[in-house]
Amino acid sequence: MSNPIYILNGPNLNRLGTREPEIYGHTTLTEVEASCRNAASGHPIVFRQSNREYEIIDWVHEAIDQGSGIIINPAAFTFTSMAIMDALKMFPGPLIELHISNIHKREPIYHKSYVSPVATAVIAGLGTNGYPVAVRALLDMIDKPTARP
Ligand code: CA2
Repeated sequence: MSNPIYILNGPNLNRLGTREPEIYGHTTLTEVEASCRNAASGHPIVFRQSNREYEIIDWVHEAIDQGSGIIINPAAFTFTSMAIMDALKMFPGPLIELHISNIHKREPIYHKSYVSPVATAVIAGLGTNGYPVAVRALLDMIDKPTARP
């Protein structure tokens, strides 16, 4: 069995689909997880969400030990957490930073990500459809590690 890909979600994303549908849509995080499993076609996935920074850091460490790739939507921690950035820096495999909204089209406080400089790729603005897109892209990078710039 191949090593799982880790899909990690930051604070408040457990409430996805319940407010600000004009920005984030109506899809819930449970539905997002199902779309990721569907896109992975049997590749094992660890899908988690936390409102606690330390928990996300512990899961990144877990992925360092046993994951083949990471997709992370750090939510508000994107703009605040050097600790998550430091943990992600240690991950040796492909890493995709994902945002449902296009953070660059929003207010300036959403423009400076701590995660982007350590990510392999960034996806933003595709709505929740960005998750299955990211899963396919990540699996492609895992299958063909040299194809990545
Ligand atoms: O667009 C994204 O995916 C974000 O990472 C979402 C974060 C925001 O701080 C980032 O700038 C961009 C906010 C997540 C809030 O969670 C929600 C809860 C309920 C409904 C919608 C979003």
